[in-house]
Amino acid sequence: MKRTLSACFAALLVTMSAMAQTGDSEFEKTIKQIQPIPDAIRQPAGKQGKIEEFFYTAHSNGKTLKKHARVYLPYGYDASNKKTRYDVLYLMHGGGDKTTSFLTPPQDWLPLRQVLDHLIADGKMRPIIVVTPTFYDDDENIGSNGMNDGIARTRNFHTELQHDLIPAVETAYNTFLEGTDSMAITRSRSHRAYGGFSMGALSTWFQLAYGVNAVKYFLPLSGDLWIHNDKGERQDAKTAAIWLNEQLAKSPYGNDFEVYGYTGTKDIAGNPQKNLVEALSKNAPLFRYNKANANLRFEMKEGGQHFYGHINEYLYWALPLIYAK
Ligand code: FER
Repeated sequence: MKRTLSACFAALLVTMSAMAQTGDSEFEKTIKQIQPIPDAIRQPAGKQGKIEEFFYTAHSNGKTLKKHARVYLPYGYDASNKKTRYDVLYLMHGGGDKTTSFLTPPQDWLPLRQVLDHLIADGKMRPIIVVTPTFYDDDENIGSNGMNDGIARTRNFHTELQHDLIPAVETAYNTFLEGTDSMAITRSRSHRAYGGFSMGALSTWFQLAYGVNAVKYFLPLSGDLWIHNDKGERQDAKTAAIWLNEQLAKSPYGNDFEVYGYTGTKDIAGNPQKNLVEALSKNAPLFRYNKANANLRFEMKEGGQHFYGHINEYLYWALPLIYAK
């Protein structure tokens, strides 16, 4: 992952302040440990999906942008067979990264496409379509103002998702979207998931806060929720949890969502995300954590670090929970 020094430094300061809030050991005991993935997943699967470039037009801040995303189509996907429809998972990259980061060439780290191919071929999940967009204008222009620009872009991406990307990509492929207006998007929300890594996890929390009408399943992967007061000061986990609950309470769908959070103990986001989940479990009544009808799940990998190789392992465990056959 390419990251600017200043972004790393800012994230480190955030982490240190988050660590200053000491966790509660009763809560720590509830955190499930992420197991290693089977070795076979590290080899290419026999039946492989394919990856396409998808082009669409986005309208943001009065600008019209030609954008693209990558699309993973599962093995056997047949464009002419309109009767077989697929759920769609959107996955957002981290700060300084791009549309190729999740669906990267195999030599870089455990590739997500391999995880998807195996899960589908082994019958552990039904076939789905995965879309990897960018919150930047394109893969070359990664924003003007480092971290602040990234935070603003992740906060706003839900608008582009709803107005530009979902209507474009879900009518181009065989999905459950019928029509392109907001009612059609809401009607098909249980066939849609949104997740992301690091700054992409931040965009996932914001999607939950502002766009729960469009998406039912959320996968924040190594990232917590950054909200700021009027003076631009970062707020603590409890304040973020209460804010998120307030946003959800405004939506008729604020009681119909599921969050699957994952991170690692050696991850820069490990403690911040743990603190956020703990704060949600204690201060945000719309979240049910560690209960039979839980809608907030959280697991940590011992030694897990802040990079796609581990994130893609987490998806190996998470996706079958959402897409059980
Ligand atoms: C976090 C830790 C690090 C987080 C984001 C980062 C949103 C991002 C770091 C970077 O882009 O350098 O908890 O949550």
